[in-house]
Amino acid sequence: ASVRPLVAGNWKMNGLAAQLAEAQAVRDAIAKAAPKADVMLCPPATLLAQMAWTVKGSNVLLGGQDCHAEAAGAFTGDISAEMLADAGARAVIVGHSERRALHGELDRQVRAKAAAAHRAGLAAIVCVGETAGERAAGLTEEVVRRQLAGSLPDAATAANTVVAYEPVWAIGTGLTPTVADVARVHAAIRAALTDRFGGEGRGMRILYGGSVKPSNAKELLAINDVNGALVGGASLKAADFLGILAFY
Ligand code: G2H
Repeated sequence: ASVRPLVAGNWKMNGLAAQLAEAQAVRDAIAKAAPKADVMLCPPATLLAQMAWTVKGSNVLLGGQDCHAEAAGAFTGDISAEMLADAGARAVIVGHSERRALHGELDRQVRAKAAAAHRAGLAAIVCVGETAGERAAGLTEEVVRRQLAGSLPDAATAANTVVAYEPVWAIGTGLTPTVADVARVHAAIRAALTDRFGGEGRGMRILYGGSVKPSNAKELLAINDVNGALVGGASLKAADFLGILAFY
């Protein structure tokens, strides 16, 4: 079955209003080039509503970078999935390794956030990935399987759930796993998804993330069961992001 790929840019904590020009450039370029992939930008929440105007009527989708599990309430500083949807998002990243490592997020919290995304009508982009130590100990697949089991809600479907495999040691470091490593882990993820969700699991997109850039996009995106990319640093400049998208 062919799965429509997704290339999502995760701006992380980067971007003031001037950065909207990059979103504009992406919008204009894909209107011309019409890539055979869904294209998404995940700006900081402060830019989401403005960016929704920037990409209005285009094929650029928007996503948030995190959400609270509750819809509303006394949670100072937090943002709900409903608020992201209201501001124009169609998806939200949950369980990014930076949230797991720097905010102590556990699988069960990530699962609650993914369920909140679904409740709000958003797709959840659920991140998993092993640390350097886990990798050295040969635990990569075991860790990824455990994170998937704990982080995905039972009601996940191909339409509302995307998995992003991001080896923690490859994030922002310029290091990437070998093609064979990525192929092996993505195959293991596909098997786990199909085991648990059947046909829905076969249709879920599995993105690779971690130092994806124009120079390595071709070999990474061509791998079996790599259905797109979650791009960090290289999504901040439209030229780099478009260079990755050029694969499709
Ligand atoms: C991994 C990725 C995007 P980068 O975190 O989520 O970032 O491409 O900068 O490694």
